[in-house]
Amino acid sequence: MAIIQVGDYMKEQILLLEKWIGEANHIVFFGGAGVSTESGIPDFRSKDGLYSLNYPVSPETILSHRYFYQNTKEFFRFYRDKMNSTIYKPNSTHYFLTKLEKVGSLQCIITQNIDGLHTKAGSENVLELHGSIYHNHCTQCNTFYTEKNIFESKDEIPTCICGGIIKPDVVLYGETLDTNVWKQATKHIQKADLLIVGGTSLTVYPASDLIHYFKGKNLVIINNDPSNHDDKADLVFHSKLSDIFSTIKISEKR
Ligand code: CNA
Repeated sequence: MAIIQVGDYMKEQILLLEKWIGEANHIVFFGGAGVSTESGIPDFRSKDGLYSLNYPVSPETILSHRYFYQNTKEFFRFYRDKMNSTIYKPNSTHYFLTKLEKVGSLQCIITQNIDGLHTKAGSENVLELHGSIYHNHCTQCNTFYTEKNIFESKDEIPTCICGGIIKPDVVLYGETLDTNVWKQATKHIQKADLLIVGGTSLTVYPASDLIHYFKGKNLVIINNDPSNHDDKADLVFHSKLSDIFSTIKISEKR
């Protein structure tokens, strides 16, 4: 296993990754909040991330199932203030992955992000493990609402015409993941011969467990900070995603 710091033998290792991308038949990208930091959306655990903010209650507590139902007004105050990613645009990493899918190399993006930026960039096969801010439902009658009903509503608590609370379809701490999305994600990872993991600390369970389903040839981790699973990877870059992907040439799959 080679751990690459910015500058060290980078070129050679990037060429190796480029070769693996060219040879692979089933590439899966598994990402997290670090994919969107270059769009301006803070992650959780970087030094400027949301967890570094001085809140009386931790973001992890606020973004929990229990807090949503017990402190609904405070939940929405935080959610509207910190989780509104409708104003952000995809960055070069999102577009790189879209291109990789278009040429037939990338089969699937599995993301822990809820910001919808992969879809905005034009990617089609995107599995959102933790849901999306763009989908919201009434907790009583299950009517669908858009993000506008949450972020543009003047009500402190967005409410359905039936009187129920509208809840974002994002997986809060203490909630389970959608079984169907999870099944598809594990299936893709089991089929993959190249798994690229990027922009995730791999600390949020059960998403972090996905990596154990990989039985393919090459596992690559690209992350600013060391992750919990660096020792399992065939190639590790401790650098920005854009620094790596901007130098990789994508060729049409024959
Ligand atoms: P995390 O625990 O905050 O880890 C992010 C990781 O990305 C860190 O280890 C950073 O070092 C790394 N990183 C940051 N920027 C870059 C970059 N440009 N290039 C390479 N690496 C970078 O976030 P995880 O995704 O691991 O944790 C999962 C949580 C975060 C999920 O529940 C998400 O819903 C949640 N989240 C999502 C968003 C979003 O949708 N954009 C934003 C903030 C948090």
